Amino acid sequence: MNDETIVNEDAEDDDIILAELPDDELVEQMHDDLYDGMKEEIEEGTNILLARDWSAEKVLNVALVEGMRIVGIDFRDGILFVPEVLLAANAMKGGMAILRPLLAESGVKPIGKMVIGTVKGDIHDIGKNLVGMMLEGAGFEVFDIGINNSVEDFFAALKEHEPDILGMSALLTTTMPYMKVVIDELIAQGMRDDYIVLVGGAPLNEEFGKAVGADAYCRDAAQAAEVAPRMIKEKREAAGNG
Ligand code: B1M
Repeated sequence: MNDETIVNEDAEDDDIILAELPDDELVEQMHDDLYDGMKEEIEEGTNILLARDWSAEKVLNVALVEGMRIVGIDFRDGILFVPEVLLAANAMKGGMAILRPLLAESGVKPIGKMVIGTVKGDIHDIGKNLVGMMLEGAGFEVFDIGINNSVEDFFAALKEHEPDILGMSALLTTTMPYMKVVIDELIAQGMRDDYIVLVGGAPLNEEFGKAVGADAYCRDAAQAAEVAPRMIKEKREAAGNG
């Protein structure tokens, strides 16, 4: 490929006017833009789809989460590396920031409180952020304590916020066992029954959730938003004050 071709290709890219693309091509372009870490374009595409009456949830799943899935495949296969994936994550967060208030605007009075964080040694936060956003949308007050949380961090947050639910996220096979460390400490301190413990993250499954002693494993944010209110209701009913 000579220099002239590169210049021409760049010029072609510059010529794409997102607002003029039909939905399917726009979504495809957003997947490419997410892959290339182009935050402004992702923000623009997100706004265009919303203006075309797409629901926030549809934009999230079809344009953003699916784009990140593609990034994940090439990261796994050694085609993309950490710096590129960081840019993609940053672009994704640009789109999520626009969707956040829309997902949260349920108008329902808080039905419960949740503390959520990514466990020690793990800095992945996109999925956790999504869960927090969806739970806010489901009417929860969410206290997000960020990434790389030790047992002490989780306990400090539980003490401060007195939530109904503790949510833990892990994206690495090396960090997911830490969930058990936190739950074991809850048991050791006689506090296990004070909280509903939900766990999630790409490498987990139902069996793992049971093995570490969580109340439920949530496959994705939508499931978390369905499981959390149900479990709170069940717990309150069992206590005779539902
Ligand atoms: Co990382 N990374 N990464 N990474 N990264 C994965 C997880 C990996 C699967 C990529 C791969 O190889 N295919 C792989 C893990 C392999 C393994 O453990 N078996 C991996 C690796 C190896 C690493 C590093 C070790 C790479 C390195 O340094 N060599 C390193 C680790 C750093 C660390 O944590 N200590 C690393 C770093 C990074 C970045 C910093 C570059 C970046 C994170 C940026 C950020 O989060 N701010 C990154 C990213 C982006 C990914 C992938 C590509 C995408 C993750 C993501 O955001 N997905 C990921 C590949 C993949 O998962 N396909 C990968 C989108 C998100 C919406 O989905 O997070 O699954 P997810 O969340 C879902 C559900 O899982 C669930 O709901 C969410 C929404 O529906 N869920 C919950 C999640 N948490 C929940 C909590 C709940 C309930 C549901 O609580 C109630």
